[in-house]
Amino acid sequence: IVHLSFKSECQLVYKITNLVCEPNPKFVTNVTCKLKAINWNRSVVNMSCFLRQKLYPTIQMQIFKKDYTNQFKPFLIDVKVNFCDVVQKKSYFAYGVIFWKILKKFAVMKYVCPFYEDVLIPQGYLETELLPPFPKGIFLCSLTFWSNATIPENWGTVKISIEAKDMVKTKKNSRL
Ligand SMILES: *[C@@H]1O[C@H](CO)[C@@H](O)[C@H](O)[C@H]1NC(C)=O
Ligand SMILES: *[C@@H]1O[C@H](CO)[C@@H](O)[C@H](O)[C@H]1NC(C)=O
Ligand SMILES: *[C@@H]1O[C@H](CO)[C@@H](O)[C@H](O)[C@H]1NC(C)=O
Ligand SMILES: CC(=O)N[C@H]1CO[C@H](CO)[C@@H](O)[C@@H]1O
Repeated sequence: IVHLSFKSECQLVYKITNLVCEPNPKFVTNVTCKLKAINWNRSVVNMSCFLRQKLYPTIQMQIFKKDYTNQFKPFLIDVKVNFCDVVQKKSYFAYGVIFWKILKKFAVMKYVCPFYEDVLIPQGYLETELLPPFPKGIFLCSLTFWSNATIPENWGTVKISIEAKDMVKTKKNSRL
């Protein structure tokens, strides 16, 4: 008699479930903003845009978590980051450093600080190792980009829906 038992090993994965880009056409053109599902624990973003002026971004990062009434409520993070200070290691602000690690890994950019012209993220995703451990659930991450002009200008917002869940690997063990 062959007895099959399934052993599961759980590991947290962050799957991007939706992507919305709201660029300000005054500064950002030729926008691609697409999400492609690869498998049940991963989907990849395909983003690109053209920055018409030089940008030293201040990024407002906000995270919301869907609660039991199905509404998004602010979750821990609502911060503004001077991103070039992070890139140039003048600041080690944790959320800025995390975003820079992700961007550095997946983006193709000719100019960094100031950011300028083409920015491409042909195949990006969220690696568990690059992110802090979140509770399981549905999150919305909103990134709004501001210029460092005397009166900051809004360059646009990217909204990323994320599901934090267990990746279950099933292993087949056969015994006699
Ligand atoms: C934007 O896209 C249009 C149409 O694809 C193209 O003709 C143009 O060269 C692009 N502009 C930039 C700055 O990439
Ligand atoms: C991303 O989208 C662009 C524009 O639709 C397309 O030309 C390109 O092949 C896509 N890249 C990947 C890696 O799927
Ligand atoms: C924006 O930041 C750059 C680099 O730090 C600086 O050279 C420039 O003067 C700043 N612009 C304003 C309006 O403060
Ligand atoms: C992020 C991650 O761990 N992805 C895994 C998702 O599941 C496939 C199999 O369906 C694995 O190959 C990936 O490594």
